[in-house]
Amino acid sequence: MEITKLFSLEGKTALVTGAAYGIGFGIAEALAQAGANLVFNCRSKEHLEKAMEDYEAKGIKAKGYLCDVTREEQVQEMIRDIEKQLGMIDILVNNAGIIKRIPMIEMSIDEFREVIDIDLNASFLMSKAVLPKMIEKRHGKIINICSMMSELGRETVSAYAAAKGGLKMLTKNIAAEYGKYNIQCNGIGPGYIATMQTAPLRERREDGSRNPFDSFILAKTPAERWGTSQDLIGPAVFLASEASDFVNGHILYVDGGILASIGKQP
Ligand code: NAP
Ligand code: GCO
Repeated sequence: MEITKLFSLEGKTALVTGAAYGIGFGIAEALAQAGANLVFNCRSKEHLEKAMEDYEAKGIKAKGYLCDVTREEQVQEMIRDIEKQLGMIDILVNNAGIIKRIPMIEMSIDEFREVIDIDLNASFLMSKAVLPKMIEKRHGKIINICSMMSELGRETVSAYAAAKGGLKMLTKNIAAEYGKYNIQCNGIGPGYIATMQTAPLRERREDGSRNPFDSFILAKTPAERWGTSQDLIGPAVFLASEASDFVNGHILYVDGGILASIGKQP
């Protein structure tokens, strides 16, 4: 096959959850540039309207939905509408996610549940909603945005690590259960990426000095830099395209090497 066709998403419909900004926006933009018809969702009307303008400014005709991915009825209504208007969803990127940085013994069960609901249960709901058409058509791509915390823990992120660890195993299980229908389910595990979600970890101190966590990550990362959503777009297009048809249940870590290293000696 001609190599560029292998990575083409022409004629495919891609749905990226939580893609009003951040990593989701970067991945969604790349999938559209690779030829996909782009659909995205978020919870906020304000974020949706701003995102539609941002996509249009990049020459992308995106279709946006207000949908809270933790609400099964909203998910099912969104998927039904997309399938009615655009046909099947060929590519689903489960990107929507939150983090709460609270010491576990200070975290309420409601706070724990909210993170699990968005970062893990929502990917179950979204995947369950798109799989029937993928099974019927005998093809589909599901990409779950995991994390380094799918592999490692750290203080204050117990709910997030539990969710992302579960998302890694949900990814493997969808691959195991539906691979026979030519459906590939893989994960992308970003390292530390500069977005709104990690902004508190990079904020300069009052005296203008680097945040200690910022210095910690730079010392731990062989690439000696924070990633950006642009570092994730190649892996996303690869996992969304025919180029990865024999890759299934894999978590592709895009982390500047941080998971490979114990960190620099002092
Ligand atoms: P972000 O800037 O906070 O963006 C999160 C997105 O998710 C927003 O568009 C938000 O939109 C949406 N969202 C949150 N809850 C939602 C819900 N219930 N329903 C629908 N949309 C929802 O975060 P990010 O850094 O881009 O992270 C995106 C994904 O990458 C997350 O899964 C995160 O865990 C993962 N990740 C991030 C990093 C990193 O270093 N940044 C590293 C590894 C993995 P609304 O609030 O408007 O709904
Ligand atoms: C944190 C960060 C991380 C990143 C990412 C790393 O507080 O440790 O937010 O969790 O978001 O998940 O892969």
